[in-house]
Amino acid sequence: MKARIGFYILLFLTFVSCETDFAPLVSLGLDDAYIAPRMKAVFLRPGLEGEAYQWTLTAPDGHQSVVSNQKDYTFLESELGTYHLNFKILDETTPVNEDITVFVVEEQRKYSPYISTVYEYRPAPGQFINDMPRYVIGDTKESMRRKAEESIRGNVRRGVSLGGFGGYIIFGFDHTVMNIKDKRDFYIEGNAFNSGAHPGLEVGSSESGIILVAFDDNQNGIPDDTWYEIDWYPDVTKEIAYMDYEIKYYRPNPDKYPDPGQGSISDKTYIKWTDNRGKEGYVMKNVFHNQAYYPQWISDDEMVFRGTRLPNNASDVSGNGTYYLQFMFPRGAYVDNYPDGAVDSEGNQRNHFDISWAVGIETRERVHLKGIDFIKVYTAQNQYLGWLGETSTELFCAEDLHIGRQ
Ligand SMILES: [Ca+2]
Ligand SMILES: [Ca+2]
Ligand SMILES: [Ca+2]
Repeated sequence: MKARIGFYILLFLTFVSCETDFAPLVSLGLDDAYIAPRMKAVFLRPGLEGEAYQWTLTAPDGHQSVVSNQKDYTFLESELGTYHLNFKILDETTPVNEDITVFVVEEQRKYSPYISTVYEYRPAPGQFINDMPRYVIGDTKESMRRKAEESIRGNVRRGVSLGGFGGYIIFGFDHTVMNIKDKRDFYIEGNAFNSGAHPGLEVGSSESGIILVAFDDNQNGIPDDTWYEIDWYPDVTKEIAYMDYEIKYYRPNPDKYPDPGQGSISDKTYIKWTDNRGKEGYVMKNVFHNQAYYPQWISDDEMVFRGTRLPNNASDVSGNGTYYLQFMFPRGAYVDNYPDGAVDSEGNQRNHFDISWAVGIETRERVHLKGIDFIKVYTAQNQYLGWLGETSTELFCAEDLHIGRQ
């Protein structure tokens, strides 16, 4: 501790002396030195412009590389130590050559590897909606957000249901989740399971949710930045998925007379939906779940969701709607696709995801992200399976794999 106090005093003196020595550089808008906790971005936004720019970074181990040729640079590192940055404006009239030191220090309050905040919870209609988490009269969008947060933050693992296609949740951690090279970066737990009757086959309950990620580019702490889709095998996705799928759900009339269907279906025309492919259908009601299925805190009479829709994965093995098996997507990096602990042919955990798999939602091209602040998960199938109800992604927990459990 003593050593650290000494270090800060030294730093303070450095700042004081720098202020006097380099006063004319104030218009550049950059300091000579910064202290940043690990996994927190430092936004370097020079106030001067020129023809071309160059940022060179020297890491604590001495490795030097040109890290950007843009005017602005976002410094974000996870390893502790002293980093030296050099910023050049390559311009004949106003050349700039500025050295900046960034001290990456340990965070003051130890980071949690788990979810700290739920930013938004907007499920689509479904049999577990208003129940997981539970809605009570008077609940609002904000109180339901808080209930969702209480259900999946930390190591609570109570879980939330996202309902039918498009229903989503947005959450984050108390730091930026780093994209470590050649490593998977985060884990998300769903409730998929293997069918005990079919050992060796990847079938059972599998209700895939697509993962979107974003970095807080504008540093306002809210997820209003560009989203990227986690897509492990973009070529496969292009082949099997429906891009730009849009669905609209209609609030049922509370006085609607139930229209019983086969077996356990208590209302087969319960909540109508239409999509942008000219199809329509219903989220049916079953006798196992008698509460309202349309999110009761939502005042809109219609809910619209858009995204990538995965194909149906169920097979009615009974032939009469009593026994379904869902096939897991072997090339899919989805939430609730594989059971917890499942591994692929290379021994990697199926529910561990790599930020390097991010693609542009429109372009479907890979992008490089240093880290992410926000994760959004939405149900990616529009499938109805008799007494099992609609296919809906459930989410119980998420974890940054680079922090370590406490
Ligand atoms: Ca990675
Ligand atoms: Ca933002
Ligand atoms: Ca599930």
